[in-house]
Amino acid sequence: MNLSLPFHVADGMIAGHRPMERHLRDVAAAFADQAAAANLAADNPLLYYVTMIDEHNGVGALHYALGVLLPGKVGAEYYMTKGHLHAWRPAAEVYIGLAGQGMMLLEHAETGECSTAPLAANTVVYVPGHMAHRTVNTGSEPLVYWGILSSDAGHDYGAVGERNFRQVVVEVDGQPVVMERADFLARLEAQR
Ligand code: PAN
Ligand code: ZN
Repeated sequence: MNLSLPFHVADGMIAGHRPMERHLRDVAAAFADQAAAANLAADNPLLYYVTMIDEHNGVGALHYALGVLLPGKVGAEYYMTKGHLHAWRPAAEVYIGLAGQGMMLLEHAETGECSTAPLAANTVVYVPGHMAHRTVNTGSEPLVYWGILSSDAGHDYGAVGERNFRQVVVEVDGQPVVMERADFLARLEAQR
């Protein structure tokens, strides 16, 4: 049993483990500006990769994952993860930022309450249970972070896939701004 694993913060790789990659087409449906997503579909750039260590299981055990979210935008919206709820809704998660600059979008599965939290080097974020969570890279370097959670948590992409998050993180005048999706879509429509 491997109790100690060397990892490289520079590229977010764990020795002996292959990350799972997510390219634009895997996440395209989540971006507000569907015309911008369609323009990038042919290139299908890599958005992020995650190495999940899920070999410890059973009551009390933990899973942990090293994520690397690359810098970039789809239209004005920053590169972001698909986002999910935990299948076991009460399962919380701790995110530890190692490099880069970004934030997390959180949205309560039942009440719909939204919040944001900065995630960057030297920042830790507590994601309470029942909160859908998505990571956003608002910087110009890769955003590298650990996520640590109960081995019983499980991942549920279905609800977020259908509803998406109510808020978006977009660049306005060179700055990241959190906005209601509906307001951003209205802006896009007005620009057409
Ligand atoms: C993280 C996420 C990671 C990738 O390890 O899985 O940031 O995001 P998606 O899973 O939404 O594509 C985590 O929250 N695990 O529970
Ligand atoms: Zn999670």
